[in-house]
Amino acid sequence: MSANIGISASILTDRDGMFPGYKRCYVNQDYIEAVVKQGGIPLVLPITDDSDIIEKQIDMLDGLILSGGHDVSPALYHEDPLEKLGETLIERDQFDFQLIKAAIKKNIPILGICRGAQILNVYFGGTLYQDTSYRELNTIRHWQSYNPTEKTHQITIQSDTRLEKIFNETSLYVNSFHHQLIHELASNFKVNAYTNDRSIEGFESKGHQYIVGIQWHPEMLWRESSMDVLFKDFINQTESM
Ligand SMILES: [Mn+2]
Repeated sequence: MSANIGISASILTDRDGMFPGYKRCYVNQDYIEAVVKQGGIPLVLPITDDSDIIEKQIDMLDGLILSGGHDVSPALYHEDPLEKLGETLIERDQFDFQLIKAAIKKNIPILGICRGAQILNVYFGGTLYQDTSYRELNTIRHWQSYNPTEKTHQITIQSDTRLEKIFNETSLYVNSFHHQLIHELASNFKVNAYTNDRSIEGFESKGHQYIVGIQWHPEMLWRESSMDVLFKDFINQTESM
């Protein structure tokens, strides 16, 4: 059996091209390659506000990947926007919320990457730092702004977590392209990875359903083998259901 893996899409607005203001549905190709490499069938999930369609999108899936991108609108965790907030897209937040809701109802595995992890945390009642500089503690650079495949910071994987079983390592180096961080983690999650500044770099469900959120970008590393185990575990889980 092959697993149908949905990848949440974003909207790219044409700024300097032929049709200024024109909107395009997109996901980065690396998500697709990462799923294909492990034998999954990638399906791009375009943003819609029609909840019946969203339920039908999820009905076709065995697993859901929430992709990276926009900042999550802070209104969703009851904060006003601060100066260093990046670009938000409320239609995307609302779409992702409905995807999560339907995926939980169907009990399919969810893997949240970067923004995908952040929106999972917010959906379940957690909060974010709108920028790393708003964190009270000294914070390392999480926005490396160059080479997507270069692994720039270390993470420490917590014991007795799914992530530990997946990697069978206590620490790893990963890439980092986020300027927001998890602040308060939703109560149904536990931390599975910290960076050396004690930022939350990953979390997972305490409960039965497979929900894993990570801040780094494993899909950008698909050409090498270091993240194969992560996508393999996610896709194996969809096939065992
Ligand atoms: Mn990071």
